[in-house]
This record gives sequence, C-alpha cells and structure tokens, in this order.
Amino acid sequence: MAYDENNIFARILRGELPCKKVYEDDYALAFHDINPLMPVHVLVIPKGPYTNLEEFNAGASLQEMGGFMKAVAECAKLAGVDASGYRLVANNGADAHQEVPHFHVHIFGGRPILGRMIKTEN
Ligand code: DGP
Repeated sequence: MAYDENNIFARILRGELPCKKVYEDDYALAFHDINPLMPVHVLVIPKGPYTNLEEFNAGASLQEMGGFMKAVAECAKLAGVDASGYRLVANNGADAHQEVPHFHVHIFGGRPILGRMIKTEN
C-alpha cells in the first residue's frame, strides 16, 4: 500500500496539526491520544513514512527500529507507568481495525487493566 502523505499522523509530524507531545527524538514522536481509553493513553509513531509494521520492517534501518522501541520504553517511563505496568497495542491492518495508516503503538496504563488478554468473539 502506498503511504498516504496526508494521513493525520503525517500531518502531526509535519507540524500542520497540533498534538499534546510526550516525547520526541530522531526516530519517534509520542503524543496523547485524542480519545483516551485509559488514564494513560499515549501514541508512539516512527518518524519515517511507514503505513504498517510490514513497511516498517521492510524499509527502516535497524537503528530506526531500535530507536523506535527505545522511544516506546522512554515514553512509558515519562508517562509514569514503567513500574506499575502497561499494555502495548499496535492495530496493524484491516482485520485489526487500524484507523490511521501510519504505523503506531498505543501505550495503555494508569490503572489495572480489567481482565487479561481480550477474548474476542469466535
Ligand atoms: P488505530 O489506528 O485504530 O490504532 O487508532 C488510531 C488512534 O489515533 C485512535 O485511538 C485515535 C487517535 N487519533 C486519531 N486522530 C488523532 C489526532 O488528530 N490526534 C491525536 N492525538 N490522536 C488521534
């Protein structure tokens, strides 16, 4: 799939749309989700133009990939959930209902998550 240069996260990266920034470095930008589902709900996005994990895996250097994971860990620390725990989610592709076509990881935390892994229908 061709990367959509005008997706919302691309526009946030270019500074065309505002965000509540949590963290930024050479590899990643992190900001609060506009529609938080938990007390802590942070989105971490790589800076490169990758629609999903497949494109990230195919196109990003190991430095970019490693830098991105380091940023996720740093954001959990900055959000104050590194000790209490948190859940990482990456909705990847149509079956996972990925809405924004720029690869991203959700950090959910700030209270105990009800239940364990969600068992979906069938
Ligand atoms: P998903 O692609 O399904 O993993 O979810 C995308 C998430 O992005 C969703 O939780 C809402 C969030 N989101 C959508 N538009 C914006 C926006 O303009 N600003 C921020 N901060 N979050 C957004």
